[in-house]
Amino acid sequence: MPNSATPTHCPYCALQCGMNLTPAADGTDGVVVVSERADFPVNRGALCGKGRTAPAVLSSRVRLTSPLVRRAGVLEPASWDEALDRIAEELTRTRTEHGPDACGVFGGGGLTNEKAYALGKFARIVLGTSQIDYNGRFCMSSAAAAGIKAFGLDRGLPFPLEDIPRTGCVVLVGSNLAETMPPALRYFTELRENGGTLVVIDPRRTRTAEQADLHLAPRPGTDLALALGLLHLIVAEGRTDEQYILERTSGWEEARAAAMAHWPEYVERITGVPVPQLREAVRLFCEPEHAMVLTARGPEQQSKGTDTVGAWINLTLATGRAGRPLSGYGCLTGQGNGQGGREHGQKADQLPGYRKLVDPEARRHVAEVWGVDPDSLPGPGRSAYELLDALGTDIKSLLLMGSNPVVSAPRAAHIEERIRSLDFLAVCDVVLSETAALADVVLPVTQWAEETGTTTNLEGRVLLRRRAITPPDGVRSDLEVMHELADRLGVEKGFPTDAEEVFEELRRASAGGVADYSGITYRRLAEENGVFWPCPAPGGATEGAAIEGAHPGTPRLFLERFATEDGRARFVPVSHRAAAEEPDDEYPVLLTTGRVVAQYQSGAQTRRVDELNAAAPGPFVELHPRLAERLGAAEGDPVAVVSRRGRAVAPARITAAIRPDTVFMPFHWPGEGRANTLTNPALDPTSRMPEFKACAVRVEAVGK
Ligand SMILES: Nc1nc2c(c(=O)[nH]1)N[C@H]1C(S)=C(S)[C@@H](COP(=O)(O)OP(=O)(O)OC[C@H]3O[C@@H](n4cnc5c(=O)[nH]c(N)nc54)[C@H](O)[C@@H]3O)O[C@H]1N2
Ligand SMILES: Nc1nc2c(c(=O)[nH]1)N[C@H]1C(S)=C(S)[C@@H](COP(=O)(O)OP(=O)(O)OC[C@H]3O[C@@H](n4cnc5c(=O)[nH]c(N)nc54)[C@H](O)[C@@H]3O)O[C@H]1N2
Ligand code: SF4
Ligand SMILES: [Mo]
Repeated sequence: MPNSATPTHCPYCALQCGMNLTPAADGTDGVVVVSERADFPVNRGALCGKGRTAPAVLSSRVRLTSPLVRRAGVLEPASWDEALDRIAEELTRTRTEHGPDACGVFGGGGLTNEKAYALGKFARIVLGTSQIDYNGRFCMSSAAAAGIKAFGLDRGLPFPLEDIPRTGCVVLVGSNLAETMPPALRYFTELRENGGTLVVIDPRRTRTAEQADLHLAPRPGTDLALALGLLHLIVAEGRTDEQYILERTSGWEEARAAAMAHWPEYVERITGVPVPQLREAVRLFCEPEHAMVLTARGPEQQSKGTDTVGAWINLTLATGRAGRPLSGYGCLTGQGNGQGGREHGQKADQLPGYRKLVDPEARRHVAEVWGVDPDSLPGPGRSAYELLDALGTDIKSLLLMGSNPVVSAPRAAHIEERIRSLDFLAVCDVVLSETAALADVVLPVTQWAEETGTTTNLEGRVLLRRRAITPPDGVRSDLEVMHELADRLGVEKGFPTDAEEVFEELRRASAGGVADYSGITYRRLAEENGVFWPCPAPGGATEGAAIEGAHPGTPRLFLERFATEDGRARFVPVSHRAAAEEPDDEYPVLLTTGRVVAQYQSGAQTRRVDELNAAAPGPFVELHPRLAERLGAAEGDPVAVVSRRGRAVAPARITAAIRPDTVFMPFHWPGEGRANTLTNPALDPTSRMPEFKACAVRVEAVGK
């Protein structure tokens, strides 16, 4: 590998910041210099601390460099052949003894498009199992479901981030992007410099809320009522866009009637947000010509997340904001490939190109690309939580790639127990995560900087992540793992190890689908610095299609019509309902959970970086001074948070920035302070998203 700078992208979040990587001149193990890559428009060189320090995880001091096999109860180094043979044997045994659906596969939204595509194909044609899903189910599935209902298509943002500074108002619902996507904050600062306004809706006065012109702090789990109350006021104040409603939407009467049942005073009682603040939000949102609503995990990770996002979309439809320039609804997707990872088949009900597994035409098309009989493709499987909950009972063996559910799944102690009860667990990871530590076989894989692949960022922009350094001896890529396993399980062709070769097949498999990548090639991605889907190939996906005459890609969706059959956006009539678990005498406080700037997800990667650990060393319980006083807890004192699922202990962090009826815990740590010991796996009926953002707890002082 040359010692020159390679332009590539961050391994972590959905912003997919551009960066340059240069290996150390002397080739020192894992030492890579990160430098500014100003040509990539999304972050223009800016990086957060996680991106800047990401190379630390490349070091063999913290990562795995040998396969591990459990012998007499202990994980020990083994050869690749032994490890792969063992996995193939165990999966075969499970299939023979219990049938193909006893083999489960669990993927991740951090996997590249190529890996996600290959994993979905591996499950369906090598294992023949319907039991595959992935951690994106825990992430943006409610927004995806609501987007499909309303617009006929789910792409997180239907416009590029560069539109934000030029709109008039952004309502940011349950996003703490100052901590979760720091370089994106610039777009909102520019919005305000240009005279636009920012409304933030969050039960906590976060770093993001501090930037807002107006901050509404509802009780967790009440965003649906809040959105309905705002729509009620919009109607009452005559601020709807009747012409637009008539021409571009359907279903208004029912949605309007539902909203009119949500009086502002009633909404104030449910949400705790005073009516004058509701009116002020309506004024800020409706007065400018253009406005946007953006949601993130706050309103989405609820057992009514789909309806909640639907209610926020209704607001943009009633005021004529969706599918118009500089206006609209968008979801801020979270993981590095949270967008692409949900399009190409690692989801339980899905085939590549965002096709549906139950659609006979989709099955025919994809089966043809895969060279198999459409009837041999299994049907839809279980959603992520339901799959994890079935481990050890219906599902006997699991192949896990790109997730750490021991830390990140709801009701984690139960899920950990389910994982322990498996006959066989194989994990591909770069580090020995808490979940990998329970495996029978662990395969050490290459990472972002060591391999080429594509990701699709939160804007729907498909990007080329280039290999910048040589991986250490002993590791192999996820694609090589699938190739080797397929081979051992009797499928010799169809699992190439070269990412571009996989992408070429993905292009064909996605051609004609919703997420059509057929006009995108590696060459285009390199030359154009990213291409927005849908990007169909004019004459179908021919190998390495020429750039000339190519489809330009689609940065902005819905400007002429929505992706529904009649081209109209659909209002969804929704009504408020309570969280699955409301406070009572025994559990009088609401727990909500989320992130801090210096740790990423289950922390498997970022907890191995000294600088990040120094900034965010461990879990904590954020609570209001009044609650702390009642407990007699001082700053830093350990407090116990107890829910119907279990008990977690972490130091108190006392702040008036949170509602007195609510406590907050970040979920990045295992052990005693694991937030997910407490969370409620109540699922949204449509998206099957668990309720990470609201459950009833009791808070106790410890050791006094
Ligand atoms: N530093 C860091 N950055 C990340 C990640 C990370 O782990 N660490 N993960 C990435 C991923 S995968 C994702 S999905 C994104 C997530 O990005 P965000 O959605 O911004 O992250 P969260 O902290 O989960 O939740 C956002 C806010 O929702 C608020 N909230 C809690 N309950 C409610 C509620 O009921 N209603 C409303 N309106 N708000 C509520 C919380 O107080 C929190 O401030 O971040 C991405 N970026
Ligand atoms: N309480 C609570 N829980 C939550 C949330 C919340 O807000 N509150 N948020 C949920 C959300 S939005 C998400 S996205 C999930 C995320 O939670 P997880 O699914 O646990 O996500 P990560 O910690 O990113 O786990 C990714 C794992 O894959 C490994 N890895 C990284 N790159 C690769 C690769 O290329 N190949 C392979 N094989 N492995 C790789 C990493 O080392 C890590 O062990 O957590 C969910 N859990
Ligand atoms: S904001 Fe996200 S993509 Fe950008 S450097 Fe930080 S973690 Fe990486
Ligand atoms: Mo996420």
